[in-house]
Amino acid sequence: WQRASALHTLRGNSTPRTKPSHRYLSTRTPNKLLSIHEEVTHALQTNKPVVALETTIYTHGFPYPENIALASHLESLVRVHGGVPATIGILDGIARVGLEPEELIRLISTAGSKDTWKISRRDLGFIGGLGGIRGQKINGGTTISGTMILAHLAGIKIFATGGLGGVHRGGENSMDVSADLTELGRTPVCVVSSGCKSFLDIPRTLEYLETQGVGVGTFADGREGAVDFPAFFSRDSGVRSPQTIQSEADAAAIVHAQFSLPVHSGLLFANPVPVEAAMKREEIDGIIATAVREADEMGITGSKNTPYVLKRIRELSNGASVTANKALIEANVIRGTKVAVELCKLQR
Ligand code: PSU
Ligand code: MN
Repeated sequence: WQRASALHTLRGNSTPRTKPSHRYLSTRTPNKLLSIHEEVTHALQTNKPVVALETTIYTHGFPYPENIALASHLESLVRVHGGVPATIGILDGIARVGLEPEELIRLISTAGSKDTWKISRRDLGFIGGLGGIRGQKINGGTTISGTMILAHLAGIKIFATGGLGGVHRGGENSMDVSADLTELGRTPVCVVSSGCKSFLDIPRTLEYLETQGVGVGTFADGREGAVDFPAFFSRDSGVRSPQTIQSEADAAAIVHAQFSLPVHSGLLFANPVPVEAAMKREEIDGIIATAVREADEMGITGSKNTPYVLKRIRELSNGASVTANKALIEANVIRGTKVAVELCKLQR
């Protein structure tokens, strides 16, 4: 039933049902490795608000089957708020911008398999070459970095997600700095997230974003004066946000200015977790410290580190982190869609 209901909610009845091969239009230059859903292409051509969504959160973040329910729910939230969702991921080596419900379920239900990769910028050539060209059956959940690249290739400007990768604690020695940060420095897409988890080094993450030329602002939600850059589960981090954003219309104006000049680097808009879903700092900090220590002791580094820490936070909090995580990502998707709607008004 979960599968059936997900299929039902994912895409409304408005889209005519034809075979998937007929539903994809090629990109500006025909490209067999990148497939953009016709609904997305049409929305972009007619100035409708499109919101990109990533898939690493499903393949390497949320547990099954909550990940399938979440994927369906986030797409519905974009639609309810007047946008068109473009969930981005890789199936059989072909990058997809806008997935059919069946495809999204196929990708998500292979989570945990060694043939389902976590895809950031460095992996795109490998999965495209080995999967798309050589025919290996490999799929990929795209991270913020991977999703930004594909969103930009499709012409999408707004991308909503949960948590950003960052400079890991001890990153000044390990050099573990998420590719999300360099991507924000080089790809003109606006990412709406709840900041980054406090297993990362938040002050160094913000320093690095400044070096990369990334505009960072936090939604004020009626708060006066300066506000903190949020720490995912909590609204405050003890670190000031470089900029404050008062409204979605202001946010859209910033995006419009940045990409009309154009400035080619990305924007990061932080949307603090809703007050009622925030977790107590003392509660979550202890759990995060344990998870990070374990990863360290077990030598779990590189791209496996973040998924491991996320899994342990979930286990150690008895699932409480999943509830908070869902609430904040929903809020980000709604916020991102509202910004996309405002942006379309400026693009007219
Ligand atoms: N942080 C979270 N949840 C996530 C991720 C990060 O709180 O799901 C995922 C995102 O896809 C992000 C990626 O882009 O992990 C970053 O991985 P890394 O730290 O290996 O760069
Ligand atoms: Mn890393």
